[in-house]
Amino acid sequence: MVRVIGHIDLDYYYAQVEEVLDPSLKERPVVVCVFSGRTADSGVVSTANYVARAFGVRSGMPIVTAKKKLEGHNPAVIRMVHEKYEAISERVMGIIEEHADIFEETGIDEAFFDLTQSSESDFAAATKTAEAMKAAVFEAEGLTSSVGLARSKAVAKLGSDSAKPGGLVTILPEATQAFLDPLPTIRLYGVGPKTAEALSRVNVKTIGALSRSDQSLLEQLFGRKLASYLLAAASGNDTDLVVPRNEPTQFSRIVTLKRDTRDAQEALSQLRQSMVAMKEKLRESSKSFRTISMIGVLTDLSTKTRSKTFDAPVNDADLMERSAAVLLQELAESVGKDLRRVGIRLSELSDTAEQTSLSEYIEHGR
Ligand code: TTP
Ligand code: CA
Ligand code: CA
Repeated sequence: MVRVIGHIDLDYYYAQVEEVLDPSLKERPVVVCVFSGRTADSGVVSTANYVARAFGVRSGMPIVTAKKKLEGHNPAVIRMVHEKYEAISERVMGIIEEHADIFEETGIDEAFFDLTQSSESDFAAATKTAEAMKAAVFEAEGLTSSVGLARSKAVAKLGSDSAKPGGLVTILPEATQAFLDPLPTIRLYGVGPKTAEALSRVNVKTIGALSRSDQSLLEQLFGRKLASYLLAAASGNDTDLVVPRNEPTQFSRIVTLKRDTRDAQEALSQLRQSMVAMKEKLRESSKSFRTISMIGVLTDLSTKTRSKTFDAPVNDADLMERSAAVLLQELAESVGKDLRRVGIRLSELSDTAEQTSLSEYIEHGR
């Protein structure tokens, strides 16, 4: 049975949310920024609307550079507030899920979905469902999205890319190779700059050329596993399934102290094991967190919490430990009673791969 796989991605997501919240922004360049706090304008562009992109503004660009490009064009420079985009994302994902047989969230503004069963492998029927999905997202939240439909994940993703902004592209099974052939290899899901560079050195520049290249040559360059994925994906035959994800929403640990105490140092020393476990979880899951909380259960069994939320997701174990120590100190001082149990919680988890550039920038940047 031919699979029918979809990929949906919201257009200029954070900036579009800002437009929805304030429609007067629509005609203006909108730049959503992560301010590092070092100087007034230090930090990077998170994303920008298409009006700003027309002036060359891009994700990851220093805020100063973006402002220069937009001088005299009345830009709206807005601080990134993750909660806003997170809450809307959850509702959007709910709508996508309702329209899908199987649903896999892969980021704050994108998801894969499988329509094989409900469409009985009929791409015309699946296209109607995908249109209904897009329309429902727009109706409920006022957000435009781009959708690709194809026989595999890699091709569906390329479809949504090529549908941007606001379109829907259906790549029929028989049209797959013709669609893929002219595209540069870097566009293929799983091909980064290094892989593209290595391919270019052996004169493989397009996905079509990749699909026709020699397996043993690819194996020499990239090893067996990546080589066979690349060959399959380049002809639209990648076999990864759409898999529902039940993502953890937080990591937490709580311990009972050996004796009741209001000494934060003493309490902290008994959290050492838990701290190691947290570090391990962050590393294994490739997750970042935005909020860290310290929890104290007092001798009267009431619970008190102190939290800190960062501007951007962090994945730094040392920063976690330092913040935990400060928060626990504050907690112990503010309650003025003995602690019986103490805990740590990391929440607002996100995938590190998508975010490291921003948090690294904030830690080490300008
Ligand atoms: P993307 O889907 O990559 O980009 P986008 O939605 O802004 O634009 P497009 O229309 O091209 O899809 O990223 C989703 C959100 O993730 C984006 O709105 C903001 C955030 N983001 C960052 O904070 N930093 C980055 O470097 C990137 C690429 C995205
Ligand atoms: Ca997007
Ligand atoms: Ca995206």
